[in-house]
Amino acid sequence: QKNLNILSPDQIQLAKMLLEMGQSHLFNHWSEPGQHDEEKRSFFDQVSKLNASYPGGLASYIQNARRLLADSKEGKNPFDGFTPSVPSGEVLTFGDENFVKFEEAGIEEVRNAAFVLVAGGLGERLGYNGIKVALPSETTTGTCFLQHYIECILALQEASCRLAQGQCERQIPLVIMTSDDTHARTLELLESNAYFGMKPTQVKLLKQEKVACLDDNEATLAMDPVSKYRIQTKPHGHGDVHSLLYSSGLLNTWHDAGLKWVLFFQDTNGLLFKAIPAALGVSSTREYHVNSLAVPRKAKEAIGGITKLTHADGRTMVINVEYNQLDPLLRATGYADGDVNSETGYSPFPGNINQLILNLGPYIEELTRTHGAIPEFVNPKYKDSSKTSFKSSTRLECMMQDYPKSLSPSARVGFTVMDAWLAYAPVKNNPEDAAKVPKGNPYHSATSGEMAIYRANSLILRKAGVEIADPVKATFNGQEVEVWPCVTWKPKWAMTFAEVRSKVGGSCSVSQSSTMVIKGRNVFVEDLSLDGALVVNSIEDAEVKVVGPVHNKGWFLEQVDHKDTSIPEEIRIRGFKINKVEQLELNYTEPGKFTYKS
Ligand code: UGB
Repeated sequence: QKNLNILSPDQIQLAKMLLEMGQSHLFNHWSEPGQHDEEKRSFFDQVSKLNASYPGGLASYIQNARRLLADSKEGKNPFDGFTPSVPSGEVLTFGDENFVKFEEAGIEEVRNAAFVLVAGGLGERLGYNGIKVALPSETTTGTCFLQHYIECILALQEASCRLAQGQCERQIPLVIMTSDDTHARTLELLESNAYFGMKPTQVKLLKQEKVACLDDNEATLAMDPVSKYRIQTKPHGHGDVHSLLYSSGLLNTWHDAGLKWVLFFQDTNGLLFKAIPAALGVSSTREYHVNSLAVPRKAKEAIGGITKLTHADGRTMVINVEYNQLDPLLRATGYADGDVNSETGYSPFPGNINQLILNLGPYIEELTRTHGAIPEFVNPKYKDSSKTSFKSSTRLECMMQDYPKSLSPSARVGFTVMDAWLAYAPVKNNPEDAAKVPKGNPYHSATSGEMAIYRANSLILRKAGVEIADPVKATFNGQEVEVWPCVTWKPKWAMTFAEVRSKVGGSCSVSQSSTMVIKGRNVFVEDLSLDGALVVNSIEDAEVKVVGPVHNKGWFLEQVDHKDTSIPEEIRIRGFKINKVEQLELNYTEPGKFTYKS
């Protein structure tokens, strides 16, 4: 009461709401007016932010928390009444006629798409000190994830607009969801690299806010451990992306500009864009409102499983069941062994790689109804089995892939399964944890993420007719991986299999220890026999043909130890560095037609 006259009318309203919601403890220790007034006002700035950034405000947050905490205390199964079964979706095989057809359809559509990268997570499992999008996706060229993603989007934009025969000026929008943990560093990375070639107006950063922490089952808001005038906060999860997009007004702007698709993706999957054209082709051909990308999943692998859930009352939905919930759900519903591999060597439930393609029209309709609120969950760590107190404060969380949960059963929700070697190699685990991954399961480390890029590029070239030597096995940071030739190309060289095929001709071969880097759109390799390192740089208007044998000492992977702090962190977490001994480097900086023949 005594402090009322230092507060604005809005702040008084917020204080009333907190008192009505049983949060009087937040004010118990408040000092006399005239003392700590600045801190009191900044407390209300924080409350106002927490209130504005949650659909329905803080009062809703507290109500939702009480309901979910009560359910959790009771041990209520979130899938109560639902029986899981294996769903059917579009299963694609890289390079076959069907795949090529979907890729063509995807390229046609992609100029009508917007991309949304969720990059608010700090990656605690990886333990890297920087932001994850700044990590090199591979160290042959040192291209970081964000640069790679942007160059892929620009290459898709060019390829799609070419099909529109000069009728298309579209600049595909990119939204990046950041958080307080990643925002400043993401902006700095973009600004210091001229947005990696995108127009700054093409890129929009939306920062997610954290949510209030909860001390007990009554949803008592937790005080910050260091300030008596601050509420403790923690991240709310990637599901925030929907409410942020809704409140930004961008969805309507996109719709008015004629866009049809929104593609969501995560921070460290260097393969993902190899799967995008075909997956978007599936969305447009099958007219899916929601299309999730999936890969065959090893049982118990730490990625969610796409599952069909059928309720006793007849309702069905196809939805991601998170990795920690799938096994208990299966055990509770008649699958005595839980989440186990079938005779194929994989779980029958495809793995969700959290790449979602949403049809913009129905997405806007749904968000107009929900304002982007996504079903939440709470995961308190209880002190004991009475479940009355927590080891540390908790908070509500939400996941972007839970968006379909609130859709009506008539919504067209599908999924597309791709080969894992083509579509999925995230960098999530630190070297120690990766080395402990059970044999046969993917490491999801910086080591495996980089090796997967070389393997995918090698396999794509093989499928295009290039003779690629078999890989050798090597162990880096305690992880045994296949080492393929280190092949990379800029996205503008080829974004689809048909493009790759059109750029390699005759009888080409690449030895196992070779490196090939193609940095130019119009580079053609013909009857190339590569044993060593070859780097081709060329400008857009140069048409370059590389023919014949290229032999030199090449580049080598040299072991490094992840504990050796004299080596930069982004290198040592891979367990190797590239020793560049000798290469043939071809540079074409003038327009024209050129042939290199050794
Ligand atoms: N992220 C945010 O932007 N904000 C947040 O508050 C949290 C994360 P993780 P997770 O594909 O491999 C997901 O931590 O959540 C961003 C799926 O839920 O890498 O453990 C963050 O920056 C799971 O079903 O993954 O698991 C990153 O880009 C499975 O599909 C992204 O969200 C798994 O990813 C994912 O965050 C997978």
